[in-house]
Formats: sequence, structure tokens, C-alpha cells
Amino acid sequence: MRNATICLPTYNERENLEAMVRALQPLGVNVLVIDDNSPDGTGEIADRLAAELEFVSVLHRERKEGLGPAYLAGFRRALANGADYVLEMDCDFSHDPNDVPRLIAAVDAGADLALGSRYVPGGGTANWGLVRRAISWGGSFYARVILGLGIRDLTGGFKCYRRQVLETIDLDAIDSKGYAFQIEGTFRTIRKGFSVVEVPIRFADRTEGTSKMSRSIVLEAVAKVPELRLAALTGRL
Ligand SMILES: Nc1nc2c(ncn2[C@@H]2O[C@H](COP(=O)(O)OP(=O)(O)OP(=O)(O)O)[C@@H](O)[C@H]2O)c(=O)[nH]1
Ligand SMILES: [Mg+2]
Repeated sequence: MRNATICLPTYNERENLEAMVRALQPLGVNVLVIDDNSPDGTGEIADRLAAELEFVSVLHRERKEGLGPAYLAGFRRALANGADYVLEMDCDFSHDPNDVPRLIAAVDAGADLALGSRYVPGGGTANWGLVRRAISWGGSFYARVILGLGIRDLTGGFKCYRRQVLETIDLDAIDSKGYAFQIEGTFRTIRKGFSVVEVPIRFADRTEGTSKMSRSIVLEAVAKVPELRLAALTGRL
């Protein structure tokens, strides 16, 4: 049986973490919580769950540095622990735990990276306002055109990587923190010749806790996309 590890970054997800872990329990996956010393006590909840449940482990980091560094630390830990598949997922129920088996099945079927996608037929966003939808769709459009990719949803954070991908792409070279991290991971995967498939998902707004999205995360992505394009053009990527 292959080992699938879900990397679950948390920052102040006290209201969501336990319910998320319980929802993932029947799926036969490992869960690695990556907590950045959340002031609301999420890290202690994670420790309690890890002590109770064999499939749960915790990576404590000293401070909040953004999603990118948290995921990179999680990827390295998951690979060291022998994961065959490494997943990314938010801990706020925007990503439906019941969709995890479909992402895994896409990699079982041969994809090297499966992306949960809002912008392919069958996918979508629930209860998002027009502005939020426009920013998200526009961000993927911008990245798709500049990077010349055929992928519809480049900023989503619900993914399943085959181990070989993360062993091949240069993780040390990635310094993106927010949405740019998602774009960069997928771009590097494609540049190395790996196959990517989009799996339609319905993305729901969080109902508990607060968003960590910020203007700087959006601006980082706007700047990072042409940087990635240039790196590819000059053979550095
Ligand atoms: N470890 C860690 N986790 C983070 C950090 N920033 C966000 N997260 C977690 O990453 C996931 C996604 O963050 P959200 O705040 O939901 O951001 P988002 O999904 O882009 O924005 P919304 O759709 O508005 O919720 C959640 O599980 C957060 O707790 C961080 O700096 N460190
Ligand atoms: Mg969210």
C-alpha cells in the first residue's frame, strides 16, 4: 500500500483542526500538521491529536513565515518519512476532505501532480463574492498566459504530488510565500516534464476562523510570475 501524507499547514486554526483530522481519519492517509507557533493554541491541539491518533504527526515551527516555507518543511519531513504521495490542503474546510480520494486516484492513474481545480468543468467556488472570484480567476489567467501553461487553476492549494516530483524539482530554490508558491510548484513540475491533471473541486469559503490572505501575498504572485518566466527563458529553471 502506498503511503499518502497530507501536509496541513495551520496558523490559528483552533476551531478547525480537530474536525479536519477526524474527517481525514477514514481515508487511510497520514496527516502532518505544520504549525507556526499559533498564538491560539492550535499547536497544543495538534500534539494532543498526535498522541491519540497514530496517523497524525506534528511539525512545530518557531514563527509564521507564510505558507511556502511551512509547506517546504512539511514536504521534507514527509519525504524523509517515506511518503509516496505528498498532498497539500488547507485546514479551513475550503477543501473538502471527501475530495482527497479523487486527487489520490488521479496520481494512481498516472498523473505526477493532481490539482484540485475550480476552473475546469464541474469545479467552482461556493459563496464567494464577485471581487474575490475576479481576483482568483484573474490571477490564474495572468499566470497561465505569461507562463504559457494549459492549466486553468494555478493558485489553488489542494494538490497531490508524486514523490518523484518533489525529489526532482529544486525545493531549495523556492522562496515564494503565498499564492506564488502554488504557481511556482506547478510551473517547476511542468518544466521538469512531469504530467499534471486538474481534478474538478467545489471550493467553499471558510466558516470558522479567519483568513490569512493579504495584499502582499497577491503582490508577491504578480511579481513572481514574470520572474519565473524569465528564469525559464534564460535556462535557469
Ligand atoms: N503554518 C502556516 N500555516 C499557514 C500560514 N498562513 C496560512 N496558513 C494556513 O494555510 C491554510 C490556508 O490559509 P487561509 O488563511 O485559509 O488562506 P486562504 O485559503 O488563501 O484564504 P481564504 O480563502 O480567505 O481563507 C490554512 O490552513 C491556514 O491556517 C503560515 O504562515 N504558516
Ligand atoms: Mg482558506
